[in-house]
Amino acid sequence: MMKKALILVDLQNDFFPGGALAVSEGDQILSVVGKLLDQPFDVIVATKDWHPADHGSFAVNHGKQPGERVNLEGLEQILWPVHCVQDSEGAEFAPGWDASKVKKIFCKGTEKKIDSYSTFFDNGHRRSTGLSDYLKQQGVKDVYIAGLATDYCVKYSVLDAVNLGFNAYVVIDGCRGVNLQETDSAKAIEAMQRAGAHIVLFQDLVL
Ligand code: VGL
Ligand code: ZN
Repeated sequence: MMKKALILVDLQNDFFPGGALAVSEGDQILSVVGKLLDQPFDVIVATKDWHPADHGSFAVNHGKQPGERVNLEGLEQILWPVHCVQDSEGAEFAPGWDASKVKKIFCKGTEKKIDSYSTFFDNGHRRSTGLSDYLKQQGVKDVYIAGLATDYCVKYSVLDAVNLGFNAYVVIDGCRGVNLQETDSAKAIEAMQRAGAHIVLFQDLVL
């Protein structure tokens, strides 16, 4: 059986308006998230950005400003404000959607020395989160992805999903981007499409 999974990416307080790494209009995805949760998906999972306080992606841990870059164990790392610290309020799921429908939560970015934008692997593709095996064991072939942020965690999750052999559908009205540069989300959408992902609006989904 070809099963369908919904993957909700990083719907956490810190990425919503008022949060530490707020994505502009992030709250506007919630109506789409609500409609997605009413669809007959076989599996619904969610991810959490889940950093230790001493995480290497936090500017303050390098005495630098957000937006600056460092080399973190051989990988270029953009530095961010402190966000999604394990067990903090900012790392909790945002209100406004029914998180009780989530069957399993996958945490990422838990290791101090490496960041993890993708829901499947860290940024060095060194360690897997277990999500791919979890989905494949259940016969999932199609993954539908929505959440924050289009130009980071959504983008890298979608690229990995395609490379892992899933059919990936990005529900684009259910996503918003950080846009450090104003074209970052548009470029991310192009990159996902070029890789073979389907960019769709909720209203065009056939489920
Ligand atoms: C994210 C930047 C840093 C994301 C997470 O969820 O897109 N972006 N950590
Ligand atoms: Zn993060």
